[in-house]
Order: sequence, then C-alpha cells, then structure tokens
Amino acid sequence: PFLENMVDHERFRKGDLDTGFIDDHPELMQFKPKRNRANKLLRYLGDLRVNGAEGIQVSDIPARIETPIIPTVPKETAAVSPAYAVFAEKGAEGLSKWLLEQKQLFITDTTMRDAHQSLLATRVRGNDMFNIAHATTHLMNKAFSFEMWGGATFDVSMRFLHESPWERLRRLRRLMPGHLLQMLIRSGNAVGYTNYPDNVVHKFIQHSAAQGVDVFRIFDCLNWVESMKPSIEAVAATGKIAEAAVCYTGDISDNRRVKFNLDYYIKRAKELEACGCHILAIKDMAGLLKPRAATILVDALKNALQIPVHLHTHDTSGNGVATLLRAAEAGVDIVDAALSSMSGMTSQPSLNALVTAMDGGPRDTGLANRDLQQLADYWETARVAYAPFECGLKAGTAEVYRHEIPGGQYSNLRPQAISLGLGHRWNEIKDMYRVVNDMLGQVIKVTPSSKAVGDMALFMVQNDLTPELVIQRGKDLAFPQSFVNLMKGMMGQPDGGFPADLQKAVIKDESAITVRPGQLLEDFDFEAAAAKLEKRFGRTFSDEELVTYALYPQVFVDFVTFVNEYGDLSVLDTPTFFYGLGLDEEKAIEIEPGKTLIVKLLAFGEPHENGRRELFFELNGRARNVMVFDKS
Ligand code: 3PY
Ligand code: ZN
Repeated sequence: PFLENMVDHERFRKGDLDTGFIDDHPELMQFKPKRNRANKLLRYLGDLRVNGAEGIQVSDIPARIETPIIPTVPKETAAVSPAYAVFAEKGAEGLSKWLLEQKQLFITDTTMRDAHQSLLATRVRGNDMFNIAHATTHLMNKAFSFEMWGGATFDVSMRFLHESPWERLRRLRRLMPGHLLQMLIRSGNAVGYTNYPDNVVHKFIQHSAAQGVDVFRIFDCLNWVESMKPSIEAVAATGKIAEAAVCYTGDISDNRRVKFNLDYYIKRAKELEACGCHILAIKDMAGLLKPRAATILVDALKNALQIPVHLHTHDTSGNGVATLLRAAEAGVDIVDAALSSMSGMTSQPSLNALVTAMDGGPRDTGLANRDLQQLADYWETARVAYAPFECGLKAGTAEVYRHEIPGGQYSNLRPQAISLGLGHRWNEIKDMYRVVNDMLGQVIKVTPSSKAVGDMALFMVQNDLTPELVIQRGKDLAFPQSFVNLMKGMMGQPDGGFPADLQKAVIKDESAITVRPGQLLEDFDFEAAAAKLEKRFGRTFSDEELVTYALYPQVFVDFVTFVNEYGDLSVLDTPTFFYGLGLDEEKAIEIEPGKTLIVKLLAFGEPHENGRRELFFELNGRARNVMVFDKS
C-alpha cells in the first residue's frame, strides 16, 4: 500500500513499535507538511469529472484516443548536432559565419511551438513533448534548431495547462542536450501583449538563456527597430544567438502595393544587421510571402547582408512549400517547417514534404523522411487528444492574401468571435480585419498589434460600425483597450505614423507617446514583489518566478493557487488531464520515478445541499473519497 511516511504504518499507528530511538531524536519527528499529492490529484480528477475542463464541450471529446508510439532509438544521448557543435566551440558569431559556408539547407522544426500555437490554440502540453524529445534528437540530429518556447506558449501553459513554462524549458533542455533550442520573443512585449519595463525584459532574457534557450528570434509588432535594439543587445550579452526578424506583410511581387515594398524590407534588414544580430529572419507570420516574392526577397537579402537569412512562413494559403523551395533556390540559409502531421493550413509548411523535395539535390537537408515519418506518426496520434482545440479549417485558403490574419491568431480569433456570439458573422469579421488594416494606413499585424486589429474588427462588427462612423462617433465609443493602447503609441511607432483623425477619435483627450514605451515605464520592483508573494503564499519565489509575476501578475497568482490546490498535473497523460477518468477506469500515474499511484473512479453521488458532490475512488487498492463543488 501507498504510505506517505512511517506514521502511516499500521504498527506505528497501533503503537506496536519501539520508539525509543525516536524519543532520543525528537528532531526526526519534525515532518515537513504532508504534500498529499495523491489527495490533490484525486481532487483534480473529481473536479474534472463533475465540472469538465474549461472550454471543452462534451460533444467535442474525441471518442477514441490512443497512446502515441514513441519511435525506437538508442537509449544513449544522441550525437551533438553539427550546428550545436559549432556554436559550442565558436560562439554565436562563429556559428553565423559557419552557416554562410554550408551548402545544405538548414531546418528549424516548429512542431513544439508555432505549429500547435497555430493549429491547436497553443494547447500542446509539455508531457507530450517530453515523451518524444529524446527520439527527436536522434531522428532529427541534423536540424538547425527546435522552436519550443516563447510566443503564446508562455502564458497558455500556465493559464490553461497549469504547468510552469520554466519547467517545460528546463526539462526539454535536459532531454535534448547538444541541440539548439529556439524561442520567439516580442522585444519590449517579451512574451506578453503589452510593453514591460526594461528591467523585466532584461531579466526575462537572462533567465531564458540560463535555463536553456540558445536561439532568440526577436521581433517587433510594428517592425520598429528602436524597440528591438535593447533585446538584441541583451541576447548578445548572454552569448546566445540573436536572430532579429523583419515581419513581412503586403506583397512585394505586386507593385501596386507601395508601402511595404522590397526596398522597405532591405532597409529594415540592414538596420537590424547593424544592431549586431547574428541571423536575420523574415517572419512571414500570416503566410503572405508568395513563391515568386520569396525569390525576389531572399535574393535581395542575400546580396545585401553579411549574415545568414532564416525564413519563417505559414501555409495558410497552401503555397507554403513552394515558397520554401523558391527561397532555398535563392540561397536562404535556414527555413522553418513542422512535422507533417502538425503542418499545413495556419501552421508551417510540411517538413517531410520539404525534406523529400530537397533529397539528393545540391541543398539536401541531411534529414531523412523515414526518420521524420516516425515522429510525424507520434504527433498524429498525440494530436487526437487535442481535438476540441482544432481551429476548424479543413484546408488551406488563399483568402489569407486578402484578410492577412496571422496563423497564430486565426486559431484564436474564431473562438473569440464565437464566444462573443458572432460566430455566424465570421466572414464579416475577416473582411473587417482588412478594413481596420486600411484604416490604420496598413500596418504590420503580429502579436500584439494583430490582437489590437482583431479586437477592433470584432468591436466594429459587433456594433455595426463603419470606418466613417468610428471617426464621427468616436468620442462616445469605448474602444477595446488593446486598440486604445496601439493608438496611444504603447505598442510602438508604425511606419508613416498613425492617421491623425483615427487617433484623435480613439484616444480622445488623452495624449499619445512617440518614444519607446519601455523607456517611460518605471523599473519593476522585484524585491517588493518577492515580499508580497512570500507573504501571500508562505514560501519564497525563485527569480524566474518573479519575472513571471512581473509579466503576468494575475495569471501567475492563479497558477500558484491552482498548483497549491491540485498539485503538479504534468504527471497526467493528456487524455486524463483533459477528460479525466471514466467510471471503473483504472489509471497508473507515476508521480515520481518509482512511485506510482493506481487510481480508479468507482462512483459519484448526487449533489448535497451545499452544492458539493462526493466521489469515490480506489487508490492503490484503498478506498478514498473526495468532495467536489458542482459548478453547474
Ligand atoms: C507570437 O508572437 O506568438 C507569434 O507567433 C507571432 O507570429
Ligand atoms: Zn509564425
């Protein structure tokens, strides 16, 4: 039977023990508070059974979920990847130079970050990544890097998955040694939706580097170089790889679109190179870079820059692989792609398709589709458990060239519209997204500016507003906070400034700023935060936890409260985490190596008068019951 410690032992309970030794050593009886992990888990499973998981309709629960098969690979640590070896020996600048000398096309696998952010509302749990991490290093040893952190994963992991983003990073670091791990960071917005004081962004970067991130892709939501500089410098100071991104919008192959033309991108890229970044990324967050435009852009960038070029795109239109192939022909150094079962549509183009297309040619990727297929098979099965978060697209759609909604936003905007009761007006919302872009004189739309545009589009559809009505009736309208922030300059400065009449209508009598917001914000007081949290929770908090609090105060407090209540849920497999146990279903849950709980749900009662229900479990053969509040 499962014993928390010796006081659970029946002989101890009966007093049938010689406790003289303990009498001589009273300090041995100073037990830490019981962690009661089993009880916490039962409470979680009970709550799930009674109230369901947030955001999941019973009708969306997949009927059949299988356990993904982990490919068989040697138990030993995989060889260090070629890119990692160069980085370890020669540092970021050495790696940058080395990349330029290689003929091969390098690949970044985005499966563990952007792919699920763009297909599954960022809901993939660390657990599913940990299980495949070791095999991934064996089967994709020649990849350039693995994007697995940052972007929306940081807050979603706490908010919806109740797991620590830092723990995810640390565990993947341990499981994928000798391979470059990559993250996405939004400059002064870090991994949030608003600007943070410089000392917060700085500390965030230092901790991310110390805990395992090697490559930082840094972008600004308006392509404002001024805002990116401090982050580029902070990353470079850690010795890690600073990859600065120019976000791509519009269409350089259409010469009627003059604002974001080839010259614009070349100028921005050169400015970023001058800031000291090691790699230049083209961040095509909506998948607007058409194949012909990729040839033009990559060719021009390769001529203009002395550093490698890394292309990131989305496959929303269905043209994604063609874009990557054209970019490869034009000499791009690295491209992003996702394992086939996690690719396509709003995600990245298929890694497997790309690798196969390059096979045997002058820029062979060094990866083999037979290896990739095993990983893709794993993810195909793992994905089934996330069915409620699928965004509903069945195929790519070239209408993205018209609405320009980023892949990572598309999978969120639709549920947002549905939750506002606007699901039936989805087509209007996509049209309005474009209208808002035009009202702003065309802007870069990527987190968080994309959220401001999306929120405004929803607001205008909900209130039946036209651009003219927004100007006329602006002073009486309470615009979405994100849009007000954008117009106040709190997300930075767009090329060409904001249209004055729109700005006036939205911010009314308040004033807008034109300097970098981080400069104006007072430093975050980490000591005061530490004292406040310690007082509230009765424990000390690590430095990176304090950074998390600085970035997301409420989300972090809710997360800590949740973990205190229910414990560490990363031990649950994904179907159990989302859908709980069926009646009489038995589950072995390894709560730490060598310590397994066998849990079975036997029955649950009707609600009591106080709204609570009793659930009856069997835990390692012993009966246990828990009371759960029924929220219905
Ligand atoms: C993010 O910022 O999370 C993005 O993926 C933007 O494309
Ligand atoms: Zn992306």
